Amino acid sequence: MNDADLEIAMDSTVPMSDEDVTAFRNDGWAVVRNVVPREVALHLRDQFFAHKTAAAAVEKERADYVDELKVQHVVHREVTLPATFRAATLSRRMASVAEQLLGVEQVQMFRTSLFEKLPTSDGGGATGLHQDYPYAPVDRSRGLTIWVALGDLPEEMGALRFVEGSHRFGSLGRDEVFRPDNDYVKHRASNERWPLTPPLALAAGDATVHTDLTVHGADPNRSGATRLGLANLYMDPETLYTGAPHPLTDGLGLAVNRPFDHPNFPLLPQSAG
Ligand SMILES: O=C(O)CCC(=O)C(=O)O
Repeated sequence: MNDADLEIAMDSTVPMSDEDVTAFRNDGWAVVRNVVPREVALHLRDQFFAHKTAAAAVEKERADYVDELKVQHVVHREVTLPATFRAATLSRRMASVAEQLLGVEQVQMFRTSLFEKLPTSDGGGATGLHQDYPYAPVDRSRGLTIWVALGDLPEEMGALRFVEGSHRFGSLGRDEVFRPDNDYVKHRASNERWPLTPPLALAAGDATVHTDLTVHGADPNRSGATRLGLANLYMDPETLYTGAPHPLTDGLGLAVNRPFDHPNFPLLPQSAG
């Protein structure tokens, strides 16, 4: 597959039924199969590994994680990823899923991250339970993440798991990464015995989608290979910037209480367009 083929493959829509949309809004998460055609997902995976070998500069984010939690994953932001990724993340296919689930005519990209989870044999660990909302400088909970499996992920590889219905719990604050001494999410999860959705097997290109308030985490990767999840956080373009510090917005000159008007936060093509 070349980049032109990728663009053609992603220039289509993913139809969802009213039942699918209602279930997502009730549960706060969903599995959506074949969001990215298999050959595209495998091409992105190959590109990532080729680029990673060629370019030694791999960004290791969250330097302020407490040390024992750095094993959760390595986060690669879009600026460090091959350009091909952009064609996929800003495609009509991705837009169509986000639009239908958010109930808007157009969505805006907030961020793309590639989560690389090493096997436990190479020191990888679990991803602790958290919500995405408490980290973003946004004035409302109108975002969702489409997390795409880049490669076949059997259950033991540690795809995301969710606390169903937890998008109704409100914002629970920063998790153990920043508050190892006082993690409210962990405290509530253990006191209230929150059940997690069962471990999932995903084929390359399948995705899970979760709202920005849905509590989620991932088991350690107990396979022998690296697990890659391409996580794209899209938002309702009506969302306003609060001015709270954030690595992706600091220094961009965004106006507080205004929409995210900057090329780093592009509007996606309308899938119906
Ligand atoms: O892939 C992971 O382990 C974490 C991903 C995550 O937390 C997210 O996409 O919101």
